[in-house]
Amino acid sequence: MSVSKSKPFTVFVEGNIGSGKTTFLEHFRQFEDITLLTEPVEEWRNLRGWNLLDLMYKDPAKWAMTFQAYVSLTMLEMHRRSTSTPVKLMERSIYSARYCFVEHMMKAGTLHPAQFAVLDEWFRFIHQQIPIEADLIVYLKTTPSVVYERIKKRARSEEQCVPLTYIEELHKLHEDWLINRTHAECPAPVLVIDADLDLSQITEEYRKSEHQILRKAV
Ligand code: DGT
Repeated sequence: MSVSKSKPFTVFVEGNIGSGKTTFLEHFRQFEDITLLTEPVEEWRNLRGWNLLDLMYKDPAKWAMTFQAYVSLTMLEMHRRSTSTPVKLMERSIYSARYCFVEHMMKAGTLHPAQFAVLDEWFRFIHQQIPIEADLIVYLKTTPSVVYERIKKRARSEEQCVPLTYIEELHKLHEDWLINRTHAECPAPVLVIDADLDLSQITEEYRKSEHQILRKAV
């Protein structure tokens, strides 16, 4: 793992499952001087042949801890990856892993309090001891029923069992973290984007964020 020496303007793209984070990142592929780091979902689906994402969804009580431990590692690797460009755009962060997903697992009782304590101690250590650049958070805000339909439509095999209630709860956790600020600190200013719009209209919405994201590159 190489350690970044330069300090790019670092943006986290956050939002519920199916909110269009990958599409948002793809929009910025047209620009030079920007590094795009998409979420390592494929690594979660194939760690030495094991599909941790699938194991987690099929038997959360058994696999949630293992899955989140690996998510933390892959996210940390992305945070620490060096870039030669002045802007770095990342899909999600160790913060959403902790404040949305681990928080949900703790509240739902999927994680034993002792397992939660271990994950939380790891998070605190990383947060306090390892430099994690964060200059802006783009929050792709959606309505749960809208993303629920998208998730069903894209039919990712592991997500077939995901109920609307789970999407609603994750929505609330994103809102608590990024808008209401009731749960925890937020590492950077938040830019909210209406991500309910469908693909034909969303480009215009994405454009509104270009100035803030590219300002360091232009
Ligand atoms: P997009 O482009 O907005 O449609 O993004 P997605 O839905 O491809 O990406 P994301 O991060 O919202 O979710 C990918 C899958 O991984 C989804 O089934 C939820 C799951 N996931 C992501 N991060 C975590 C995590 O920290 N913990 C848990 N339990 N699941 C996670």
